[in-house]
Amino acid sequence: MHAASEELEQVRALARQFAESELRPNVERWDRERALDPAVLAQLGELGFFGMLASESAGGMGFDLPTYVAVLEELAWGEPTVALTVSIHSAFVLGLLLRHGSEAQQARWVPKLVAGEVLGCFALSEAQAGSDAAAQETQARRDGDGWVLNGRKKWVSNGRIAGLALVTARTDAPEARRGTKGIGAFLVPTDSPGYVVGRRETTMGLRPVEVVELELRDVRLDADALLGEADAGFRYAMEGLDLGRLGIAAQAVGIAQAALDHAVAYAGEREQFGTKLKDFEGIQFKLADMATRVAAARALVQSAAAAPGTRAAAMAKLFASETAMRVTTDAVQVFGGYGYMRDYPVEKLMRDAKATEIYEGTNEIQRVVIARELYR
Ligand code: COS
Repeated sequence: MHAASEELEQVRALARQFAESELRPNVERWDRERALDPAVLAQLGELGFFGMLASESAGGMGFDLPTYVAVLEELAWGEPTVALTVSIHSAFVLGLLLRHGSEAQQARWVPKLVAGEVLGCFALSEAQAGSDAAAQETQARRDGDGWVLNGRKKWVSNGRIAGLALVTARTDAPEARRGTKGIGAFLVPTDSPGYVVGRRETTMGLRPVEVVELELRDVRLDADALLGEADAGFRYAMEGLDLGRLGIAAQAVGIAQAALDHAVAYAGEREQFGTKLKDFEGIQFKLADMATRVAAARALVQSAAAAPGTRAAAMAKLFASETAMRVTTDAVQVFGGYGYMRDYPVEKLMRDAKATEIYEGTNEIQRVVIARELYR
């Protein structure tokens, strides 16, 4: 085996071990209680999972992207919201900070983010703008050397427990309603006065993660809060999404693999009409298709990680999320009446899978992105 792939497989095995011993036993309870144990986030920090993308000299793991997505896949196999939390933190906060942050910004935040002492969240979406990210209305007004932010953000995962939020806001004239140029990205400590966490959403799946509305009420920030250029926030958000979508694609593969494993185990034990389910051709064909789809999705995600880009990430997210939806739905079918019950693990995975077709750009948006790229 090539040395790089050998290392990837070793790291993958460690992540699987962690998922198996620390995540899997709690999945049903976390779904019911709508919260992860805080200790799990601390463990993730200790193991270095919050610093996968930072170099070793910056205290991180220095993983390449194929290794990073393999870890996310395994974490998602254990509990999808753990992979989501790590992905958002890595792609939108740590990743963009490493790429566009000043030396001072990196010195202030990177060590804490890498250690998991500070969790990152991302606030781009707004109720009215929805998929049209350029139509956001949150305002960033200059105030001496610094800035004052006002507005409302929606669907912010981990907006309450995060210590640092990357918030996008209009830096152009207040009357500008749409435009990709007049948007900035700001590093907002969540203990800033005026950072107000609003309503928690009640979600179909991914229930352990807290998704909130955010209000920015005269949030005063010093000049150092602006990431990079004041008019480049939209581009940074899109760059973050290129990596974020790869993470969601990996999460989707993990969800699909988990559903496949449950279906294989169940069909190997359950008897109907005096025969194991696995010996019925109808079930065999279903399991074979599920396994093939999962393998294809994993291969696409790995190839997108090996040669990253906007189109590759969109394709990986599109294909892997549809795979997750299909495979989890099939797994519920293999379980029959039991599959529909909360006593068995597959209906939860079906609820979790649906999110991957929607967030970080709906699959309709992914298709728009892919089609546009075909003409570039
Ligand atoms: N990387 C770097 N730059 C990018 C980029 C990317 N992936 N995608 C777009 N840009 C740049 C473009 O190059 C363009 O720059 P120039 O004006 O200098 O040429 C600028 O950003 C505007 O791009 P575009 O014209 O494509 O903007 P649109 O308003 O048409 O964007 C989409 C449309 C659909 C791509 C965008 O609104 C989008 O991705 N929406 C979904 C948002 C989303 O995923 N939300 C989920 C919530 S986040 S958790």
